[in-house]
This record gives sequence, C-alpha cells and structure tokens, in this order.
Amino acid sequence: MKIPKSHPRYKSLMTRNRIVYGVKKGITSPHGLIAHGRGEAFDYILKEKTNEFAINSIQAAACLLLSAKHPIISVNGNSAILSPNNSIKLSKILNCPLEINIFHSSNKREKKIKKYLEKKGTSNILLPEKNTTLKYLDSNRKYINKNGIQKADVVFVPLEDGDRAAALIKNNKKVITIDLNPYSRTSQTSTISIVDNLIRALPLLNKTLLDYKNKSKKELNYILKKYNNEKNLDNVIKLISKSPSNHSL
Ligand code: PTJ
Repeated sequence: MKIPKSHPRYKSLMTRNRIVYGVKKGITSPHGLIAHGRGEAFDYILKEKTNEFAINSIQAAACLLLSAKHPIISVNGNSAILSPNNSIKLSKILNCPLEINIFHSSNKREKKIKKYLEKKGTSNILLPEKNTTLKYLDSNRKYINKNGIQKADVVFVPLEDGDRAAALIKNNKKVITIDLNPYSRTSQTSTISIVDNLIRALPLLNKTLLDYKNKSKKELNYILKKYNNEKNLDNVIKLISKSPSNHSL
C-alpha cells in the first residue's frame, strides 16, 4: 500500500507496513500483528516520543551492557523485522552474538530470521539448541544456545511479554528490555526496562554506547547505582495517568 508522505500518521503507517511485510515473508508471527497493535496503543499514550524515563533507562542499559562479561541480544520475529540494522549494529558495538529466540515455535521461522539477518550483514547469529534449556521456563523460549543466553550475564530482550524475564532473573542473569507496556510482566521484572518504541530506543542505545565506550568502570557504576527501575516505571505510569489534553497525534 502506498502511503502519502503528507499523511499525519505516515511514520506509524509505514511501521505497520513493515510488520505486515514481516508476516508475509514468514519472519514475523501473525501474532506479532496483535503485539504491534498493543505497542501502538501504549506509544500513542506516551506521545510517540522518547520520554525522560526512557532516556534514563537507556543510559543505565548502556552502562550495564558495557560492564557485562557476556552480553547477548535476543531476537524475535518482531524485532528482526522492525530493527534489523540497529540490532546488528548493537551486536557489533558489543562484540556479541544475536540469538534467535521465539515464542511461537517454528524451526522454519528461526531459519528465515537467520537468513534475513545474514542478508542484512552479519554472521554472528546463534540459534536455539534442543539440548540446552533455560530453567524455570516451559514455553518454546526455554530452548537457548550454550554459547549465548546460557553463558550470558546480561540478556537484552527487546519487545516481548511473558515469563522469560522472570526466568532469566531466576537464572541469575540481568535483563534489559524494551517494551512500550510498563505494566507487562517483562517490564515489571526486568533489571532495566526501557519503555519506548524499539525503533526509537535502539538507535539511541547504540549512540549512547558509543558515547560511553571510554568511560571507566567507576563512572559506569556511578550511573548504574543512581538508576532505580521501580521509580522509573512509576514515572511512566504517572505520565499515563495524566489528563490527555492536546493529545491528538
Ligand atoms: O516471534 P515470536 O514468536 O517470539 O513472537 C513475538 C511476539 C512479540 C508476538 C511475542 O513475544 C508476543 O506475543 O508478545 P506480547 O505478549 O504481545 O508482548 C509484546 C509486548 O511488546 C507488548 O507489551 C507490547 O506493548 C510491546 N511492543 C509492541 N511493539 C513494540 C513494543 N514495545 C516496544 N516497541 C515496539 N515497537
């Protein structure tokens, strides 16, 4: 569908088109359309911008990722199609793999995601292994890679809702998530919850990582210590609860 650039919802409609394209290509699950709709609703309420609380989380996330011994980036069908280039850039900055981990079980889709990311310019991709599982989790997301999520101390989990964040924490890992829904189990249980749209947050995270790359351990720790995820989520909910005057986007 051709969308005129003059349309007031141009960016949002183009992003919808990407998700539809992902489903047609067999990269994104059809359930991803519903997940996207939920994200859109929250994004609308959050004024479709990167708010102060998201900037705070992004800065803390950059510090945690730069302090990690074995960071890993988890990729699902929505994140693969929405932000392939920035996910690859993140993997290159951190020198860590992208691990495909999907909820709606499909070997075929895992392979398609891998092929798509390879075409976009990376070979640093791990697939889940049937003989390596994450404790405290029953869904398809329990299948992980021994050189990726299993070994990781910090797991970057963009865009999902479920019980995996809690399971990862129970497995003594730190979890960074990007999720527009501050009420989701993922946002509520993660170490650092970035409440923002993946398509805005990921480029900003990459930029922050490059800016912070030469900071000392002490400086990174200082920023991390000042950050409070619970308080930050309270600020998201305060914004959501405000009267939506002049709020049409
Ligand atoms: O590829 P798969 O099989 O792993 O499936 C991926 C989805 C996303 C379909 C799966 O993880 C799922 O069903 O997720 P949920 O439970 O619908 O949760 C998705 C969360 O992401 C919701 O809290 C949405 O608000 C949020 N969300 C959607 N789009 C975005 C987003 N958050 C940030 N940026 C977005 N663009």
